[in-house]
Parts: sequence; C-alpha cells; structure tokens
Amino acid sequence: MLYPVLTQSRLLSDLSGVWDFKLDNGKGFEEKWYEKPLKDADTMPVPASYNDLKEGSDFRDHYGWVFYQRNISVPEYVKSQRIVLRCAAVTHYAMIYLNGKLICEHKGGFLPFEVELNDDLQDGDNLLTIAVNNVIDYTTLPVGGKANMMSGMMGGMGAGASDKPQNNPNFDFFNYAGINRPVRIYTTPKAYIKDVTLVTDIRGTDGIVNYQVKTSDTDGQEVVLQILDANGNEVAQAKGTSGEIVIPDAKLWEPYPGTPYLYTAAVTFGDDYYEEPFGVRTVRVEGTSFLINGKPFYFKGFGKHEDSAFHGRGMDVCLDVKDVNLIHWLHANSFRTSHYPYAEEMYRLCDREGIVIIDEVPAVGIGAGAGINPYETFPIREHHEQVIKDMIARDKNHPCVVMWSLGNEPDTENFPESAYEYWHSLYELAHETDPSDRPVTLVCCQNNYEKDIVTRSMDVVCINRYYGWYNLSGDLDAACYGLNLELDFWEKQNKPVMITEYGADAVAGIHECVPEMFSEEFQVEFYKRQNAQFDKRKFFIGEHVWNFADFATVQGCMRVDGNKKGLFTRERRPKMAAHYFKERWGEIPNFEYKG
Ligand code: GCB
Repeated sequence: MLYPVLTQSRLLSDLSGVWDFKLDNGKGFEEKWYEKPLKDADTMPVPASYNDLKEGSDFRDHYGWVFYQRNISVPEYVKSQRIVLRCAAVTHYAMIYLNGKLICEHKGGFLPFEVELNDDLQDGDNLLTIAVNNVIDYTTLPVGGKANMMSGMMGGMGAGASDKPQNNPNFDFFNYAGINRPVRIYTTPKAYIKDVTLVTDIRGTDGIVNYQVKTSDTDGQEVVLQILDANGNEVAQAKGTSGEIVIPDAKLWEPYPGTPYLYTAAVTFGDDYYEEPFGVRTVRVEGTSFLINGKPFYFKGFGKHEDSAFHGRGMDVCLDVKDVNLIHWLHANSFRTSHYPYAEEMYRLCDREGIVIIDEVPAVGIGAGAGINPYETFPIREHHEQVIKDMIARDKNHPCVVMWSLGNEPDTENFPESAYEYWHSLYELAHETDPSDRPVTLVCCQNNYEKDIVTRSMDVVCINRYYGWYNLSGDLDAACYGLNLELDFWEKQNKPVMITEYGADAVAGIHECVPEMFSEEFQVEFYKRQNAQFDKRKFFIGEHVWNFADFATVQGCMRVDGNKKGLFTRERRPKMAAHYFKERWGEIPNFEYKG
C-alpha cells in the first residue's frame, strides 16, 4: 500500500489535532453515538494513545470501545477527484462512520487501511466517527490471555474476585490504544496509480531495478517510470507497467556510516503522479553470513518499542529523530520493530539515515501455558497471514528493511510438530509474498532448543536469551556456561545466529561496588561477560540488546514502574550500559567483523 504523499496530482490533508472523544459506557452502539455529535465529549489528541492523557483508571485501564469524532469537509474543487480517508493505525479494531453510516471496519492495530469517501460525502460538514476497540484475546494479535502475564507469579490468586472485564496481555508492554497514527485524507485522479513495487539488484557497477506498477485502469494511459538521483536529475527511464531498468554506475544504499543513497522512482500514469524513494541494495543469507550488498553484516542494536510519556504508543516523529540520533551516537546500526510494525515515518527516516530494520508482525503471546496447544486453540491463523501480507505490502520497497520476523516468542517447545506446521507455512507465505524475497525469521524464546524444530528452520536463527537474569539470576559465571552450551549446539546447525534479546533490568541511579541485580553496574557486567562469548563465535552475526529504552508495561510484581532493561531511561538519559556499548560498538565495523 502506498504511503500518502503530496504531489502535483495528489492533495494531502492531515486530520491530526484535538478531536472529540468519549469512553463507551456500554451504550455507545445501542444509542448510536456515531449518528450525532457526542454528548459531553472529552478532548483527545490524534495521533496518540488515550490511556495516559486523562487522570483515572477508567482511562488508563479502559476495556472495550471508545469513540473519536470530528467534522470533515472537502472543497468543491477536489470533488472530481478520488477522495480517500486513510488511517495509518488504529489500535486494535476500528469502525468508521460517516454521517452515521458505517463505511469501513478494520482489525489489527499496527497497519494502515483506507476507504474511498466519494459516494458518502455530503456538501458542507460531514460527521466522522471512529469507534475503537482495545480488547485483546485469543483471536487477536497481539494475544490477550486469561490472566495478567506479569502477575502470573500470584498463581491466579484472587482470580474471579472482580467481575470487571479487563485486558490481560500475553505480552510485556502496556496495551496502549486509540488512534495511534495519523488519519489523513488524500486525493488521486479517478484513473490512478495503485501500487509500485521495486526490486533492486547489483550487476557489476550497475544498479538493476525490476519494477511493477499497478493502476486502476489497464487500458488507455501509459505508465512512465523515471529514476531520479538525489539531486532530482533523471538517470534512467522506462515505459510500461513492468520491466527492468539499469542505473549505470549506481550509488548503493549502505548502512550508516556508509552512505544510505536514495533514488526516487517517479511514476506517471495519465494525470496521476507518485514518487517513491528507494535504495539500490541486496540482502542475502549465505552459509552462516548475512550479506548486505554481498558483504557480511554484523547487527549492532536493539529491540525497541514505540513508547513514550504522554503519547503512549502514539506516533511521534520528534522522538523518532531523537532515537535515530541516539542510535548513531551509540555506533549501532539496526533494530527490530519489536513487537509490531512501527509507524511508516520511522521506516522512511531509517531509509534516509541508514539504519537497518528487522520488521516484525504483532504476533506475540502465542502460548497458552501448560498442556494447551495454542495452534489448536487460538483462531488466529487467517489474521496472522493477513498481517504478514499487509506488512510486506506496506514495507516492501524500504531499503532499511532487511528481514521479516513472523513473530516473537511463541510456544515452539511443548508442541514442536504443531509449531513447525504453523510457522513453517507462514515462513513460506512471507517468502512468496515479498517480491524481493528477503530472509525470514521467527524470534524464539528461552527454551529447550533441542526440542524446538522451528527456530532452526528459519533463514536466520534469532534467539532471545536471559541467562543470568530470568534463569541463573545474578550468577554470571553460570550464565556464561549455559550460554556456551547453547552456542555449541547452534554452531552445529550451520546457520547464521543472532541474539535478538538479552538484558537485565537496571534502575537508573542504583549503583553498587559489587555488581548486583538491578544496579547499573550489573547491567554493564552482564553485557560484557556475554558479549565476550559472542565474539568467539564466527557464525554469530549480531547482538540486539533488550531494550533501547525503559518502557511502560502492565503493572505486576516483576515490574517497578515498567520494564527497566533500557540502555536509556524512558526520557532517553543514558545509563552506564549505553556508554559501555558506545565504546564497544565504536570498535565493531558494520561489515566483515568476523572476517
Ligand atoms: C522477552 C520478551 C519481551 C520482554 C522481555 C523482558 O522475552 O520478548 O517482550 O519485555 O522478555 O524484559 O522480560
């Protein structure tokens, strides 16, 4: 799906601002709140999560529907055009009403969807209502469970004491909800460019671009695709809906501090014109190496979250720019969009800034506990397939995206055959769907890796490990021993292996002479000891720290004011571990680290 841009043929209007808002009291649909202006409405910014913006647990812990509302109108002179309403992400379920009529529904909180307005727009003001539901359960991604995972240690004591419905995330991040990303209106001519796909390759010093343009009409107008360099000069051109273009002496897209050079594909179809930035680069797995532009790459970075004060999970380009700058400051080169696809603006920024992304769908929490096979009890396969297709459709042209992650930490150990059947079919789907056929992975949790037959079947083995934290807590000798036993196992699999999560909570400002858990010194020691083990292994292609910054979670007895495994605090102040990694990663090149 194309990102909405302002061009010579397309008008773009951003509906960000303060909207009317109301928590559903159970009567919203019965009383048809979407038909009239909301009574006694609250104010609410868009985009943002609503949870932290008003005081009281009715907001923070609201369960169910909320209603957002505002008026929209479009000038007469655009009515000859196609007028589209596009939501970049509504978390987790959206019903859109225009003047009281339901015009669109969408499931899934992290990917865009759109609807044409032409047939429903009236002259003058139109009442736009977006009803949003935040409920997570066994049918949604991410998965909600029967009990609060973070309070699991209470063994269900007190369960049933309250009949108040509440969300029980099967995952460790706060279930921020609302209109988390921009709502926009854009126009196109009636005959328009539907999609642009760009697959790049390198032949000698030339860049090769295999392109495909989908249009609304197949006859009549011709498609012209020009390749513009960074100065806007045309360097190549082709006609027709698909073909191969050669860019002589192409400049490649390389991760920073290399040059992340971007070209623009300028597409004309009749009266429509669209510009898609892209980079010429290749990605491939060969033996135990992950190759970018044919050279073995070493991942230095983190799992992140979209998470900040006030905004919650709301899109915040200011924070994105700050985070990317901190990534450069640390000499890191990559991150995983744990545990859901991020806002499109972040990928566009990373294309420009040369940051490498592992792009993850919101498939987190696929495990139901002892004796229950999630693959038989969770009706999620169809939705899972849909989000994989939608994520790839959205992000396929980004040079910054080098690998797809099908999910985070599912049960792969208790029902190994069911897990294999489930995940391997999704692995094949992702390969078939991506025109660039990027490597595909699944991020696996600390488990009995000998029983797990899925993780080893991925293109890159991605492991989350908490030796020395959740197990062997505080004992770093034992942690290194356990880690090495496991690395010996992986060495025999002849696959590239990276750690996608490892880390220790550190409360900023807690210091100890002898490194003890929760101190900043322990966090540094934890990383120093384990990094030394990774450095000895040639097949080990990267280290992603958990987490870039402290983040909000559901309350529970294992969390003090959120998860504190960040290298930075939630306000982006560096802990000692950030300084340690800045020094370490400053010495590790992007390419050929292991020879
Ligand atoms: C994990 C999860 C991540 C958690 C992290 C932790 O394995 O993938 O979502 O936040 O552990 O800190 O417990």
